[in-house]
Amino acid sequence: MDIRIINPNTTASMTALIGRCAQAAAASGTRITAVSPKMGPASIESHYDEALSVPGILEEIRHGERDGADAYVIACFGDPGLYAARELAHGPVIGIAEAAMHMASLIGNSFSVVTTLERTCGMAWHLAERYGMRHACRNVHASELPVLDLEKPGSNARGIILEACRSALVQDRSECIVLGCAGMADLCEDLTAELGVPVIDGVVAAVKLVEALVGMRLSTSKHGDWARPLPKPYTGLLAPFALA
Ligand code: 2AL
Repeated sequence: MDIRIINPNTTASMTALIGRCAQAAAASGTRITAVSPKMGPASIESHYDEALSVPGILEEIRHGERDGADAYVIACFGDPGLYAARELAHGPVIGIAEAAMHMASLIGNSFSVVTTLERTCGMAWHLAERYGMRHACRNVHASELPVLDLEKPGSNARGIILEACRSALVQDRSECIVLGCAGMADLCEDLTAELGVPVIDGVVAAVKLVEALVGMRLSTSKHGDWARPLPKPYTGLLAPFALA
């Protein structure tokens, strides 16, 4: 099974980290290819970043379709371009926020999201609403670590995220932690051991969900909302995005 993981930001070291964490959790027959778009923001921390990441993500979906990928993971906690990607792809496409929230809801009545900057908390709430997880999501907590600082030596990312998780569990009386950034994937095991509650990283959650879907020969329904987009001309910089 070929799973393509798209890191919607263009930071190659983060794409490599996501790929390593995904491969470590994947089944023996699963081949993970982690890619990032060739155009777009270095990190995604606003609606603006998110909107401008989408053309690059869709280009990667088209490459995956050309290469015969079986399924896709969109590895950014805002799930940018998820529904458009589903319209283009034959196989399943899962976003890490939807994967993590759904997985969390299966093992606890409530979860807390621990994310990067305060300004991204609203985006996580929008997703909780969209996925019907409003009741289970007790709160969304900012660590105030910018995405790229997660990988910066000396940023104490692990310690800061650990403290944010501890404080979230006390404040929210929640039962699990959902990590609110793909760049936190490598912290998951360690945080689980330290905190004593389930910690869900969306990258691994999404890999395991697409493996299950492909294993069941299930794919995105093309009878309705996620049918292939209609052919039409696109102009300017977006001309190459016109579909036949
Ligand atoms: C993210 C993420 O997962 N990748 C990225 O660039 N930004 N999410 C976030 N909440 O900051």
